[in-house]
Order: sequence, then C-alpha cells, then structure tokens
Amino acid sequence: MVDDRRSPGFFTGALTGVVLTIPFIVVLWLASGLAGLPFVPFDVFDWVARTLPGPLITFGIDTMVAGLRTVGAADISQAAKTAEQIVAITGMVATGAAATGVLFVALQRAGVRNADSPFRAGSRWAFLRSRSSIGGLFTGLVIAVPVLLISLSVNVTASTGPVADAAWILVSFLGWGVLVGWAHSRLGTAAPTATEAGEASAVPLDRRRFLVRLGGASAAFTVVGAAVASRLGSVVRAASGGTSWSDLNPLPNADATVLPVAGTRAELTPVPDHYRIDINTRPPVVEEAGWSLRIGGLVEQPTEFTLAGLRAEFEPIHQFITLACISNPIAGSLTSTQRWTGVPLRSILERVRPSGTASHLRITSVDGFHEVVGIDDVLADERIMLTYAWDGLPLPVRNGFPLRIYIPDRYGMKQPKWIESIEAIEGPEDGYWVTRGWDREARMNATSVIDTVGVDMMIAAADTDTIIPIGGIAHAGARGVSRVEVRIDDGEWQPARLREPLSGTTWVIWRFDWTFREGDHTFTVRCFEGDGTPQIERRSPVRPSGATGLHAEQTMM
Ligand SMILES: Nc1nc2c(c(=O)[nH]1)N[C@H]1C(S)=C(S)[C@@H](COP(=O)(O)O)O[C@H]1N2
Ligand SMILES: [Mo]
Repeated sequence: MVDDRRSPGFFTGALTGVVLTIPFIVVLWLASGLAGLPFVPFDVFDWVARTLPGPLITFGIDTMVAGLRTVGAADISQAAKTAEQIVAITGMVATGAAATGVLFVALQRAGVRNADSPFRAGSRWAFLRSRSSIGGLFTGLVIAVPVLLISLSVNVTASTGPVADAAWILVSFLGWGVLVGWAHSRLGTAAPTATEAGEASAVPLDRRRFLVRLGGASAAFTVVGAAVASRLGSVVRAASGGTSWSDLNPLPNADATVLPVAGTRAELTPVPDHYRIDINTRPPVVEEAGWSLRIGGLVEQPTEFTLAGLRAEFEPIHQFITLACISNPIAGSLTSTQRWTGVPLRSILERVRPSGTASHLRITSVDGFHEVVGIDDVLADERIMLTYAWDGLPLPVRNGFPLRIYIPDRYGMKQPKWIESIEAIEGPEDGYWVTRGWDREARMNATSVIDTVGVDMMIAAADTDTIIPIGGIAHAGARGVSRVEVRIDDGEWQPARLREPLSGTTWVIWRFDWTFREGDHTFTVRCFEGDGTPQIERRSPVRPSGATGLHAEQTMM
C-alpha cells in the first residue's frame, strides 16, 4: 500500500541544509581555533581564487575594492578580507543547502517514504541503516573528498598534521551527513505541511514544527559557538605583545621643524594598522620551531638558517620603509610605513656563494607565492634585506612571520612574506602576480595625497587672514620626493613645505598653509621625485602597473 505522505522535496532539503550547515561551520571554526585544525571554507575559497584565471581574479578584486570604497569602508584591506570570508562562508552554506536539496529529491525519486522510517520500528539508532541515513553519509562523503584534497593542498593555517586534518575533515563531514539523514527520516515521519502535500492534512504542522525546532536549536548553537569563538580570538590576541621599538625611542626626525597638520595620517603606521594584502583568506601560521630558511639551487654552499641563526649570525640593519600595494588606487589606504629589521640578503649570499651561471633568486613562500630578484641587484643594494622584525618585535603573523623580503622601489607584489626557501636560478622568471598579468618590474609610481583640509577651522574663519592648514603625504618609492605643490581651483601651483622624512624610502609628510578665501574650492596636489621628475598626471588604473593621476579634494562652504 502506498503511503500518501510524500517524503520531503528539494525546498525542504535546501532549508534543512542551511539549518544544519551553519552550526557545522561553527564547529569547524571552533575546531580551528581550539585545536588548530583547518577551516575548510577558507581553504576552498583560496583554492578557487588561485585556480581561476588571473583577469577574472583581478576583476573580482577591483570590483570589491571599488565597492568597498563606494560604501566608505575606512580600512579597505581589512574590509576586503572580511568580504572574502563572508563569500567563503556563504559559499559553504549554499553548497550544503544545494547538496541536501539534491539528496532529498534523490530519496524522493528512489521512493523512500515513511515506510523506511525507523521511528515506526521503534529503535532509536535503527535509522542509521535507513536509506535516509545512507544517503546523508554518502552526500557527506562526496563533499568531503574534494574538500579534503583541496584543504591538504592549500591550507597554511592548520597546526595539525595532514593525517589529523584529513581524518577531521572526513569525520566531521560524515557527521554532518548523518545529521542530514536523520533530519530526512524525521521529516519523512512527520506529516507534510499543507503547502507541500498540496492538500489539507490532518496534522499539517508537524513537518514545519520539526524544521522550526531544528532551526531554533541551530540558531542557539550558532550564537553560543560564535560567542565562544570570539572569546578565543581575544585570548589569542592578548597573548602576543612585548615592548615595541617606538615605545622606547624617538623617531629619527623628532626635531624636524615642519609639523604634520592635524588629520594627517600617522607618520609611522602602528603595526596593527599596517595594511595587509595576500592570497590567503587567513594568514599562514608558521611555527618557528619547525621552520628554517633553505637556500639552494645554483649555489656552492647550500645552507639552512633557523630564525635564531639569522638573528645571531648577521649584524641586523634597520630601515624605515613605506610599502604600497600595486592595487592601491590614488589616495587609497593600501600603503603603510614601518621600521623593518633584518639581514642584508647580500651578506647571506656571501655565505652560500651563487655559482657563475646563476642570475636570479627565486623566493618561495609557504602559501605558494613566489617572486624573483636579480642577484646583481642584491649585490649592488644592501637595502635588499630579509626582514624578521617590525618596530622591534617579530613580524606579525599576517605580515609574514617569520621572514619576508624588502626590495626598495618595488610594489608589495614583488616582496614575498612567509618565505621558506630561496633558490639561485639561471635567467629570470615570472612571479605569482606577473603570470597573472601584472607588471614585471612593478616599480612604485610617485604619488601624492591630501589627507586633510582644515575645514573645521574654516568654519570659524572670519576674515581673509585666517590660515587653513592642508596636509598629506607624498611618496616615490626609493627615489625620494624633492617638491610638493598644491593648486587651489585653477590657480598657480604653489610649493608646500616638506617635513624631513623618516628615511629615503618612506613617504614624506607635507603641509600647505592656505590663506582662507570664502566659497567652494578644489585642492589638487602633485609631487616631484628626488631628481625632479614630475609625478605622472595622466590617470591610469591600478592594473597592470599601479595607479597614476593626481589627487584632488573638494570642500563646500
Ligand atoms: N607569501 C606571500 N607574500 C606576499 C603576498 C602574498 O599573497 N603571499 N602578497 C604581496 C602583496 S601583493 C603585497 S601588497 C604585500 C603586502 O604586505 P603586507 O600585507 O605586510 O602589507 O605582500 C606581498 N607578499
Ligand atoms: Mo599588493
């Protein structure tokens, strides 16, 4: 006899999938926070981002940055990471929903009805042998296998080994599958709602009631889990620390006569505020104990260095450095200044002695990122250094702990973080972003930005003798800034005053004390490089060689 109560279909399945996948993600998140296990939604996102063709990825990033700027996000690099994480998690919820929906349809087609339901038979666990449960397990397995392979290939945050990671992914996804199967068998026993059955039923609310209860349990679990997870996060953050160099020392230009206008960005970016850009949803976690820098390839003396070895065996050098991302739009926030400490790469090459045929060094990172630098450049420029500290403290995890390189005058894309090996090779080679269509040289363009126009003071300005300070930064890689000029509306370019910079490779803070004139105004800034070369005024987009063009600010009185 055929039971007229249909087993649940796609919509109920998709809903069940959402309700069960969200707390599952919380479990994965907790496991990654507590046990250092991989968090697969981010792994899958990173893998997709690395596998998709370069132009598509660039388009995606450009769209995201433009979108974030339009909505007025103050910290683009932070907001971009958050957006990526939201996409990653939404993607996993959608996958869980779709898979569960498909499973429910398959079970429906296969004629699985309440007759299969163990709840009629009485035994609590008998459902494990039901077709619902086997289908759920199978669905879990089908998702787990590719996810597992992807995670093992890209994960750089887990502190557990590959065997534990694989076991965890398999077991957790199978657990999710069992829950899906269980929900299906419960929904099969419950009478369908009136809408699903297409007719009035004696107990129309049973199926709906089950889903509501399941949703409630899922929401409660998610809230509690998320609260626990955020607690964990703050504990981890509080654990790191130490006294930074800038807490104890004045900046080298402390007695400079030109003072920044209030509202100008910090001359030395606080380390937690330094912009962050990389190909990882979450930064790679490298344990110092298991890490060493391997140098090999065409060298006479292949060598491995521990971090302690690099610190002890080489005289450290300290440099104030402004780094910028090639994706930074005019006046964007993807540029920061810090005090970098490390070892000149040249000193290290003297130890390993590249052979005569070697022309370049291929630098490879734990996340698969890579770039090359010319050996002649390294030998000619002592500023090219392997960096292990910022502001007197070990590099933050997100900025490349334990080791990153600095190459003057180049955008960040030429400068790998989280370095694990260096190989001397014959001939140049395209780096990670170069193969994806970005500029091979990636030389920093000169740029100047208005950070602030003292509008507050303008409001108070009563007469034409009032001085309104305007201020900002100018930067030209390692080529220095010799002059900054400001133009009001269509007037003449007028010289701004330059503050002595922290070093020849940092931005320069400038100020222009403008004599107030009533009305709406447009302020434009431009700069000149150390040798007098003017900043490029022609507007060009960030891709492929970095943005050019002038920055202007409008005020309305
Ligand atoms: N290993 C690795 N290094 C990397 C990247 C990356 O994705 N992986 N991104 C590069 C880019 S594009 C930039 S702009 C800088 C940013 O450094 P920051 O995050 O410390 O500011 O790191 C560079 N080094
Ligand atoms: Mo970048």
